[in-house]
Amino acid sequence: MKISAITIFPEYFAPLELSLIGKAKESGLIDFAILNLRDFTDDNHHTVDDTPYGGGAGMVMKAEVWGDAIDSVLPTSQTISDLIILTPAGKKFSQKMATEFARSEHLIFACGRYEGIDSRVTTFYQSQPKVRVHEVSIGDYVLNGGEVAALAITEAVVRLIPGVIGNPESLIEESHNEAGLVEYPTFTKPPEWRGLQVPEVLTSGNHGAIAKWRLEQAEIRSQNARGD
Ligand code: JCH
Repeated sequence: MKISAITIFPEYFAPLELSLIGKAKESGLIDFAILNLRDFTDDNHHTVDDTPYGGGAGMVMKAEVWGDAIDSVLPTSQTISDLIILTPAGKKFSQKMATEFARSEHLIFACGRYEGIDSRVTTFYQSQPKVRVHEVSIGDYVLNGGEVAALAITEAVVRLIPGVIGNPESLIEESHNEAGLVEYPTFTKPPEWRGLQVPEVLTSGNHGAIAKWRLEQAEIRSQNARGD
């Protein structure tokens, strides 16, 4: 898989060198390209933003600059690219979306700043046969730009790529429940810590009873989440 990210803050993507994602890169399973949007400007000031039509506070990122940057990462082959435009108004990112993106040949993260990107960028790439456009949010809170959202999505996607994760058993276990989430409480040694005991069933060695207990706990947790 190729992952391209376009941003005015390429330094935000330094953590990609770390840990699991860094190993996926070294193994050749994933190829990252982090592009500086300002490299696609043609004025002396490397301008990426302008005032909004219709007035209002803040600045909007220019369509011409974004168009040139995105075009530069689109393959000339028949490859389909998934263009992920981060926005607080996008579809909420989920484990289901992570599994969908994990099957992509090419992810492109468009990381805006200010008040976001000129809407015609979305409209234009929606008309391109080799591009699937996704407007995505990572949750109902406002960030200053798309970079942190792109990192979160990258981590959720990369760990699903076969051969990337260190412990494939944990992925198989996750895939057994519908949401793809670990939903039961977890414990490790010591068996007592600050007066708190590990539930006896987990040290019993009775695998049937353990599976039943974990299912019950997951049910209790999902009931609690609904109550929130
Ligand atoms: C972003 C912004 C519009 C603030 C600029 C680009 C994603 N889940 C999530 N929260 N926030 C984002 C996100 C993604 C990309 C950009 N901003 C700042 C944009 C606003 O209101 C119209 C407010 C925020």
